[in-house]
Amino acid sequence: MNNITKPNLIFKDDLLTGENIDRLTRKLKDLGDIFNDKAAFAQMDGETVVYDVESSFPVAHGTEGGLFYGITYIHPGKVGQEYFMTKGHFHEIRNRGEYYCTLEGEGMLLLMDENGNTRAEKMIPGSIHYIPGNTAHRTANVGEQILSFSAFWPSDAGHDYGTISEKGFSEILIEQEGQPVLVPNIKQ
Ligand code: S6P
Ligand code: ZN
Repeated sequence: MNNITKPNLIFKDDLLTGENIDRLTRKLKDLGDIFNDKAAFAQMDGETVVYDVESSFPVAHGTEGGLFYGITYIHPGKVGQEYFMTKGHFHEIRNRGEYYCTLEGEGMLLLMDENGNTRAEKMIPGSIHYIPGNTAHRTANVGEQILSFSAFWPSDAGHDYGTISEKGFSEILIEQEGQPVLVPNIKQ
């Protein structure tokens, strides 16, 4: 008997292939609540793709002890001074952590604890980011090419988008004099 099998997942030429890959696209029209500059947002085409996510869910959502894997690709762009970014979320089971590994491009990982303290880590190809439990996370593309990164998270983590959708992060990432800077979020 031959117990050697082919790999289940392959990441090649910027594409994840294998069984049961879930593909998700977020366009500007899906992200109306995350950008602060509503006037700039209204001028843009809602069909513009902001990011794509390819994920592999080898076990059912909510399974304790399993792991999920995904790759996110954020396009370059801005709404006003704010960079294209992900919705951002806490995990539903708050204490679940996650790892991000940057593949290509230039970005920022925003991290906010439950007391509303926000900080950011620079993402560059090869950078590895540990996201502790109880921490909201959002990524922004601050470069001129696609930002892509892989993520590994527990299969029982779940996603809580509501808190961020309502209040956002306590700080937002904007471009000032060509540089990304964190400034207080006036929405809060
Ligand atoms: C899942 C992980 C990522 C994000 C993806 C999109 O826990 O953090 O795969 O889902 O980067 O971000 P968001 O905030 O729209 O889910
Ligand atoms: Zn997550």
